[in-house]
Amino acid sequence: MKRILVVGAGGQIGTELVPFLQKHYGYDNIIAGDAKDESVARMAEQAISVKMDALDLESYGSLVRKYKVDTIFNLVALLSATGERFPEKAWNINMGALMNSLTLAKENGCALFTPSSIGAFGESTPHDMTPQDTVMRPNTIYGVCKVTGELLSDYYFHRYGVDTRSVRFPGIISNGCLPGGGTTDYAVEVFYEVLRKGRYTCPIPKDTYMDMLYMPDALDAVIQLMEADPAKLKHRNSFNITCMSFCPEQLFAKIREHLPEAVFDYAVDPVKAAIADSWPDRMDDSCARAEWGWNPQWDLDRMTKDMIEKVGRKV
Ligand code: AKB
Repeated sequence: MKRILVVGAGGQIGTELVPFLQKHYGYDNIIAGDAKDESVARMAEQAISVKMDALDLESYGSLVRKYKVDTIFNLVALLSATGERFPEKAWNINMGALMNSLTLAKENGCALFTPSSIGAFGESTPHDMTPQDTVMRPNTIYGVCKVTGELLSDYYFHRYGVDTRSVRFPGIISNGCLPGGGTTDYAVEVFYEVLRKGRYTCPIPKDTYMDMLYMPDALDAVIQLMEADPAKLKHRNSFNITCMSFCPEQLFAKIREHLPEAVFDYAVDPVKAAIADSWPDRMDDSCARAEWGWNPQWDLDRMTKDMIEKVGRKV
């Protein structure tokens, strides 16, 4: 990777991925693209930032050529809960950005990273230690897009030799930019709410387990996978990765160890609850460990302490 375009750079992952890539590959080699004016203005303070529409093949292609891009990170997506409110829009945005990224990667010889998700799985998937290769019949439009994206990305690799790679991200917990529209968002929101107001009302049932990842591990995963020796990759799109699995009750008990006065209650959102229930409780990430050395460093204890410190400084 020498010249990288991050598409959809203003979101939760892009906000932290761009400075991380700058550290590894140099400031001048990272281009941060986003469709929203306010994101482009915010990013301009710390990166080469461009306003772009990933759904417009021609202008997206001009950027790839202008900056001589050799690697694209396509982070454009409506997340799972928003997707259920606007299914057609979710399909058009998520698949439109992916198809254009695949087309441009093919035409310009770029490597392409597009995140998949635990959302690619569904009710009929084994929920405990969900295998790398298993039943994938998601119940959400977000999941349908993710499974289609995995298949298309593998197709472009086998058919055209495009270097496509991907991980199935669990919920990502971070303190740079809030996620929006996801089912796992509660695990980030709770820190901001308890530190601001001393209480949090959770939309996910107290005993529903989902996989989670702390952002530093998510960033390491992206670079490790993209730098991995292709000869060692038996899979490409996409790898299970996880570093913790918990339910709201367990996270809140951990937060209470630091903030004993915090109050938690529940107002379950039926859409989010159904989505969370259809996803794995805990994935098996042994293929990622074996094929490219995935080795997460953060657990629930350390993550909670770090989030309370970092979010505490912001609120
Ligand atoms: C969501 O909740 O929709 C995302 C995801 C797990 O892909 N955070």
